[in-house]
Amino acid sequence: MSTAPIASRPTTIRSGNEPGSNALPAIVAVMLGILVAVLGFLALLMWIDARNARDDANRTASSTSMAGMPGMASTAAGTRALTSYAGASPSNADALAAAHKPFPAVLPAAPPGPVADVHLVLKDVTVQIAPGVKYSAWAWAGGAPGPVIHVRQGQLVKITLTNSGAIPHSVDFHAARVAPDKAFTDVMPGQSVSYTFRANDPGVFMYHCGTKPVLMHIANGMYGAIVVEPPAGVLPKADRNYVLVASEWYLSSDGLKMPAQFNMDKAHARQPDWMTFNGYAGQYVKHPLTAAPGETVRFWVMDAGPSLDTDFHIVGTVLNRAWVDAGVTNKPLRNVQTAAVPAGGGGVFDVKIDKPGLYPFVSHAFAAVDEGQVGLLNVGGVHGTMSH
Ligand SMILES: [Cu+2]
Repeated sequence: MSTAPIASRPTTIRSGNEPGSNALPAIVAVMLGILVAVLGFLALLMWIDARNARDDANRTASSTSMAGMPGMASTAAGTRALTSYAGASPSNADALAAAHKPFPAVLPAAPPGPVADVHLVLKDVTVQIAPGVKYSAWAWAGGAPGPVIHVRQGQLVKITLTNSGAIPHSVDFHAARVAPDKAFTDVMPGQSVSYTFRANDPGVFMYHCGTKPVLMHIANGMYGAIVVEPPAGVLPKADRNYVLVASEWYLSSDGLKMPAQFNMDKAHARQPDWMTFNGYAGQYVKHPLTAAPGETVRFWVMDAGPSLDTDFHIVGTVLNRAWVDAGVTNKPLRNVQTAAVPAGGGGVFDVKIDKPGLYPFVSHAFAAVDEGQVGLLNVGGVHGTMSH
């Protein structure tokens, strides 16, 4: 420590004053003794001060390293919670992908008559979101996304929601113009609720559970698409209609042995592990959608989020018509390379491909492709496969 120099320096200064003094050596000795005592005390204070500063520094350092310890909530624990499980797969992933029954992307028929009766059942189910990756979902009787609902513009849509889950849920239809506090109310477990709305707005719309925390209910699988088709003649004729629901998954574990659960830290950071079309990573790579050369293929793309957009793009061609934000009563954009579909929104895209081949459709925000948001359109029944 610096005790010695501090004590000796004032002593030297004092000694410079001594020659002019005639006082008794005893008095000088007493004075010097007092001075030494005072200086010693000051040195002690400085030492204590230095020790406190060192302890503060040590405390800061140790609290930083403690942050990485289990149960220590702080920045470092947050970093650990964001560990990515993207791409985790078992050794038989390829066989599992081949055995997976893909979510039906073909737009189902709309019911005839003035009323479309829709019965939705919410259920806690374990779903597969990628080959061998299991997830404890709050979803629908058939998994996630929920069933594609197809109605005609002007039909009265009668929604009946049955909650077979363990906690309250609800269902919010973006295609509806209704008072949400009346229609989108929570349904207790074991209960059902019904409401109606007139499907006056054509397009592709999201439906989802709107119970708090909505982020968690959507991320857990409680979403789906409703297509409201305008009368014949409003849209050009399409030979094929496919519905794609984009979404993200935020995992608490890799989901290979035990089903993963929802990770709120990742959802808040918007760092998904998997991103999918129709709930399962790359399912249309293994089981491509099909078209014949020269056909007009219509993609009804809805992005359920919960938080990320989808930048819809088909590799090897250009979208002939794009109704962004599903505004199918507006004039479409022509010849678009990539069309953004916002979280909670939809887009309708026509493409006509003349040359046979395998055409990947992706979200061109390319992290999404690595995380599973990719499929293939096989034009002309060609052989082989590719990913992009
Ligand atoms: Cu819910």
